[in-house]
Amino acid sequence: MPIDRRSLLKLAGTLPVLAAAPRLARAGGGEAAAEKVDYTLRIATDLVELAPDHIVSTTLYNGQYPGPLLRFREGQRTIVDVVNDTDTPELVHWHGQFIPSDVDGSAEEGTPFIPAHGVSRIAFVPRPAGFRFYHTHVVAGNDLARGTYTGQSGPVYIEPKHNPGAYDREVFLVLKEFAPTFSRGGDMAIDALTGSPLKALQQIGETADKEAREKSKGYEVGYALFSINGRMLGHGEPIRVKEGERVLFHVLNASATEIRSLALPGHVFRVTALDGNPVPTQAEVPVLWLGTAERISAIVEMNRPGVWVMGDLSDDDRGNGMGIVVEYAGEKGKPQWVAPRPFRWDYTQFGKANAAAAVPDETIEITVVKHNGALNGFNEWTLNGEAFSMKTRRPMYTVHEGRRYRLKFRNASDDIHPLHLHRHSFELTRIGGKPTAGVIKDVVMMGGFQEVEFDFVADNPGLTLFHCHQQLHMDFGFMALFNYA
Ligand SMILES: [Cu+2]
Repeated sequence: MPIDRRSLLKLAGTLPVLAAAPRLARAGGGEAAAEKVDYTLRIATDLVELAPDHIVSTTLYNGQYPGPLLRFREGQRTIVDVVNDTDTPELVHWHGQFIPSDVDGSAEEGTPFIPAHGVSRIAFVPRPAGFRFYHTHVVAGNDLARGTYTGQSGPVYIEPKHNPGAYDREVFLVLKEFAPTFSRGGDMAIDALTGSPLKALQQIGETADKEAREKSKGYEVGYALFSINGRMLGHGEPIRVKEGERVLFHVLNASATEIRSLALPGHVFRVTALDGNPVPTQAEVPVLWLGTAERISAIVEMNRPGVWVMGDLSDDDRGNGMGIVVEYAGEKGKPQWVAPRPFRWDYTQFGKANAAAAVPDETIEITVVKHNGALNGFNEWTLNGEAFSMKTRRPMYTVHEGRRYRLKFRNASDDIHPLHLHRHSFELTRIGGKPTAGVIKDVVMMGGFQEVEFDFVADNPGLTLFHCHQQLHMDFGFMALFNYA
């Protein structure tokens, strides 16, 4: 970690806190002070140079975007010191890992905050193996300088005990927007997913719309600047490849609110893992679609020499930076973009063929409703009529250890929701009207006016948070806590 003079002075100013904080703020530790620290993350305001004429100021980990790639070993106790060099308490969430509630990084689950100008020592045993990530988990509300609107996210790779390694090279890609603003007038619908809207859900949505007729639509977030690995298209180093090479891409959508797509003209992606978990069927697709916080690992065989733009299907977003150049050895010229044919994302093509998921012990049905502009101009979200209360943090559901739960979500809104469960993985059992089995995830996109079903086994006791990963939705009601009996 590079420390400049300014940072040293700041650190010196916090020394009394440093000395006292580890005992106060430590979570999941309990060992003596002489432990070896694997990584140190420093949270502070700094600059990201997306392009020479687009330098943004935001909160970062270790002064860089994305935050450093953290490589952990599955099952090997790991210690991370987090230095919070900002004026507000922070939380680091270890997304996709099965770790205790007090280190998971969610205040709703009881993880202590990293105090402003304080330090927390976080210790846990990383698992499961695969592509995970870390990000802030504080509430942003109406503050676009807080939460995942900032640059507080970075990739994690948990090394498996055995690596199949049928590739020549690994490349991590972190997709991220900057310079957010609010706007009124609703979000643009995106044709990302297979499946059709359900009449009954549209009717619930219409009723909710009528109730809010006098109010205008709630605020949505838009962005001016788009980047891959912290650089706008054309301003970073290209990905340099050789003909015949098999490149394994680990793609993370680190957006606060958006769904992203990615295509490489003339090439196909063979998807090997979703959210870091190997898929039963490695289907080949021309386009990747990722909801907020989703990850896709996919192998691309480099068999079409040229200089290409690997980028988002949206011309606007790609034009404002959402892309990266792929350059074959010996090839020169202007990077080429060719729009792929429309392609809808279907999770079931990665599932087990002709297999059914295990029968659950219990099914919990949850209907999601949007209340237009109900909270000072922001949309409010309810699950079975209840918006999550940040004040009471009352658990909505109680689960019993060892039981298998099916969550059936019904989306009575036109928005796509990336649903996320903490501290557990889940198995998709029905999506876009199709039954499926074997796809293990921690985030899944639920289409507008559609239903999604997934199962999880209650095998990691402790308060467990469920929420939509769209920051604007989770901050305004779209959350629920699960409690173990
Ligand atoms: Cu949502």
